[in-house]
Amino acid sequence: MKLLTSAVLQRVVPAAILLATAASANAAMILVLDDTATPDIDAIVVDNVDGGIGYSTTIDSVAVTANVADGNALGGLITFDAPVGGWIVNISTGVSSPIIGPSATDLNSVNVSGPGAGTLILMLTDTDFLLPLAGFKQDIGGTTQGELTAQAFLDPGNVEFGKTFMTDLLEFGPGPFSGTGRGAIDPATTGAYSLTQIVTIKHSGPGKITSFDAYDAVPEPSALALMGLGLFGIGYSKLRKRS
Ligand SMILES: [Ca+2]
Ligand SMILES: [Ca+2]
Repeated sequence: MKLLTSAVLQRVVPAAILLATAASANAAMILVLDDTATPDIDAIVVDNVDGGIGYSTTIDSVAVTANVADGNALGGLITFDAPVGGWIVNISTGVSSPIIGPSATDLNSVNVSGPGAGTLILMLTDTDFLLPLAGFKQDIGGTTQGELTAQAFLDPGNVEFGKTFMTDLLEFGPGPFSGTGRGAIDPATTGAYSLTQIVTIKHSGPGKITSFDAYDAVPEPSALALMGLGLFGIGYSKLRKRS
């Protein structure tokens, strides 16, 4: 029992310290597009209400600065429409609180490869979500003429692009696709957290297109309560049938 308590404390205390340091410095929705064939991360877009061009953050411990203006003045919405490396068409949106929620983000994109086709990584992160945690999920659907993988992450340190907990990695080949990845979290987790989605597209040549919509959410307590009631109802009806 003593061992268990100390193990829980070891997890909770660093998270609390991270939260205290991260809450003031990092609190932005950020959309990232990166052609892996070009040096560095190509496009980093911060929601205009969160700082816009010049905003600094870290992605996988690498310091980066927002270098593309948010195309939409609404808070909670980022739009992007520009070439990225060898990808000639990239029309992408990130949607988050206060537009949708209370604890959800949506990453939507149409991408066409040019002569430099290869691998394109899209990431969307946002912080300061507060809904009680009991797990999270990523729903995705779309069409691709290449290959696509998708995964969502939740970080109880509330750090942008934090990857403490993750959903299943979803993998799709050419054609229409849809799926849901689910992620578990440590039940001891409390306080503000960040949500991040990462989608990777691979095309084998120019003129190929992929489009997708990925929705990452922590279920609302009311939905969880209904699920609980549903399970209770099933158990109750089984009991009634037995008696
Ligand atoms: Ca690059
Ligand atoms: Ca905006």
